[in-house]
Amino acid sequence: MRCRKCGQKAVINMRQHKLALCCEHFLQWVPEQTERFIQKYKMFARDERVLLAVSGGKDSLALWDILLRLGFAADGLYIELGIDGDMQYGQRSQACARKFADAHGAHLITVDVHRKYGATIPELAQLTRRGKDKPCSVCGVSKRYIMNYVAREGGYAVLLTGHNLDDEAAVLFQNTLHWQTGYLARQAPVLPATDAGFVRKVKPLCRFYERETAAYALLRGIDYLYAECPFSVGANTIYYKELLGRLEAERPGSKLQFYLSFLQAREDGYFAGAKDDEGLRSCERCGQPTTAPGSCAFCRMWAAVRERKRESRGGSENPVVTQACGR
Ligand code: Q46
Ligand code: ZN
Ligand code: ZN
Repeated sequence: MRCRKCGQKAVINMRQHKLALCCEHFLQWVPEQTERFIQKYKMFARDERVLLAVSGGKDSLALWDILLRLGFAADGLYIELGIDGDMQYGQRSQACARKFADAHGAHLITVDVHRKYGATIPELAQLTRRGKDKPCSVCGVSKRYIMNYVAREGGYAVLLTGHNLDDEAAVLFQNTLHWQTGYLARQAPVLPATDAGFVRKVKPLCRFYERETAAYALLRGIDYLYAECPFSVGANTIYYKELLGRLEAERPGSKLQFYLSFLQAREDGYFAGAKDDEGLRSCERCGQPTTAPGSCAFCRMWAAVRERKRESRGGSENPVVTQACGR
């Protein structure tokens, strides 16, 4: 297989694009395409301050690398969840994020959930009894809260995540199976900021296959964490990724077609009536946006933790945990 641009030996064949490229031209093609998507979906402008959520995995570090190569002054945000286990997932992922930032002279903000709020994510799941074995629901609430909180407080115009096409297609498949029209309405490369206080969220890699972001990270020599979070084992989205992978193997381009057709339907207004960001208001405790009356899910969760810690101490409250909202 030869590179379509120069005839040298190709390192990747992207059958959905009928495009094979050598290392040099692939490493040029990825940033060019990313910049095209940033412009096409009006994600952000050159003079806007952008914050990228960094997990230490291939996608977020590849995106950080691409943005820096394109000349965007992107800062990183790493959230230390306190998920370690046998393979020390948290420590190793943080080390990858820190190493990348140091090597590129980039600014990395770190929020340690245990230090800031008083419990790790697995402890939080135990204390709130929400997903004792699988803390993904409290983890998701916490990550979304912290990302928005840091972006707002830091005056960033936009929050970026490294979701790739495989991630987006799997979530789309799940939402379509259950016809979750509210979720479908909110699945997009760009979610605009809301008056109630959500910052703009964008996914510049949403049209790249996972194998492309992995190839980019490898060819750029980025030291990323291969391992996934131990709690991701058995997740529905992983199963849907496998199913879609089988479809893709038989019919190259199916995943991209599925996602792009959905975006077109969305643009044509098929989900316009299903938007569920109406009714957003400010949390009475922390001021972050919520649809719940009174306190937001994050504040309620930490209030429950305080309550349980108070019970276990026979009445004296943990002073660290009282700062749950970070304000
Ligand atoms: S939600 Fe669940 Fe992830 Fe949190 S606990 Fe791990 S797998 S990190 S994307
Ligand atoms: Zn070439
Ligand atoms: Zn709140």
